[in-house]
Amino acid sequence: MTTYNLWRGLSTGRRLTFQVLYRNYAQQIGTTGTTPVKRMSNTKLMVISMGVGGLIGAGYSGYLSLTSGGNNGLTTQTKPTVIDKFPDNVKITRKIYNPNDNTDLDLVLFQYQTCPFCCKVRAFLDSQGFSYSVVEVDAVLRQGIKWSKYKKVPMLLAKRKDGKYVQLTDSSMIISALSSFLLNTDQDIGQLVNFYPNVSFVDENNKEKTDVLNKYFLMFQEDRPPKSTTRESMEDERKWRTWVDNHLVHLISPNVYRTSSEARETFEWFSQAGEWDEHFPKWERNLMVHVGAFAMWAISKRLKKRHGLTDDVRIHLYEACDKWTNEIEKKKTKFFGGNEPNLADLNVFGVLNSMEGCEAFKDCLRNTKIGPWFNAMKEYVQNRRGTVLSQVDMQYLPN
Ligand SMILES: N[C@@H](CCC(=O)N[C@@H](CS)C(=O)NCC(=O)O)C(=O)O
Ligand SMILES: *[C@@H]1O[C@H](CO)[C@@H](O)[C@H](O)[C@H]1NC(C)=O
Repeated sequence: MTTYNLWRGLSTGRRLTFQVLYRNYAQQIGTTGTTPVKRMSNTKLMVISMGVGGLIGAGYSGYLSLTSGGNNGLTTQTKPTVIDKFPDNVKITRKIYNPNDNTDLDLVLFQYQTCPFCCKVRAFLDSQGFSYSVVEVDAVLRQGIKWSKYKKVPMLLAKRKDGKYVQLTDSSMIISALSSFLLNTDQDIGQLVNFYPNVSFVDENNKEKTDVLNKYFLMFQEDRPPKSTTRESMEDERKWRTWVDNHLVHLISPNVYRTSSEARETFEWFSQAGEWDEHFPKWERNLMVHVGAFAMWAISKRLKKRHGLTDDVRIHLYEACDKWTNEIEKKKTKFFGGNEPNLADLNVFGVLNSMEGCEAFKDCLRNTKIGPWFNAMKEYVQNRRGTVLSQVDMQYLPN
């Protein structure tokens, strides 16, 4: 199957030992444990990998000592949520079906069609040719995730080997966990998720924060690193994935909700892209558009301040686009990842894709050089995606 060739060739049947090979590229965590980890037990390994790779981009610095527990108010909630069966009363909106996907993960993505984090995850899933179901969540009432303790989207359910579903939360964690899975599809996703524990900690401003440890790291067997990647390119990939989460995404809301009329247009486009007319009653659709547009216009003013953006929010967006295309120009390849996109390409593309129907994106096309790369990415992702099945089509699926 061509869609998996990025990582194909890794054989199977190994004991589940992993390592996080490379140290954190930017954040000074201050641990001493930065040498590559040797083969050891899962528990011990997990503790070390946290110290090495953990908390990138979370603004945390200091000594991470998970073994002694409670240092710096750092605590872990390492038990992933597992549910025995698919939640009742949750309606699958559509399926992406690829007959070549034989992973048996039965993925279900809970999402808002135009949320940048969700677009990021879909760009990844599509590019790898995964089959998956989509539950379109109502952004105001959020009925589709009532059953869940985690209240954000994207959120993913994946079937473990024992048939139960494990809940994957946070877009970057989802992408890293599934990429790790693709390195060796004999693994149990339920096991892999344990390498990405939730952590709570207190930041410099004494605020309690939560994050997912190792979320930019792929887990792989020590003697079988991903093919055709080097240490440097993996580090580069992580660096730009972090940039996407810490910088690029924060430019979206202030730009697409810049004025109240732009906010309204954006929500009308959301309604179209998410097919709200079809999936929600008319009153609920209207509620989402009007309440949503007003709320986001108001909120985006605060977001602009919080992320230190000046009033001319477009400039920041243009600068980000230019920064990205300059990086690719330096590499003299079609994509950041080379002839094929890597996760950094997919993540930048996903986030920009979330505002494709908005004035803000049209302005980017006019005022930056992002167009050719963006279109190449779009083609790449679309060519690898499975078939989109509506609710009506789904009944014809095998089993
Ligand atoms: N770090 C998370 C952020 C996800 C996130 O903030 N999602 C937004 C939607 S774009 C959300 O669900 N916010 C909570 C809410 O709507 O109540 C990720 O990368 O997945
Ligand atoms: C993180 O916490 C959420 C609940 O808030 C849970 O659903 C998810 O499975 C947890 N993930 C891990 C890896 O523990």
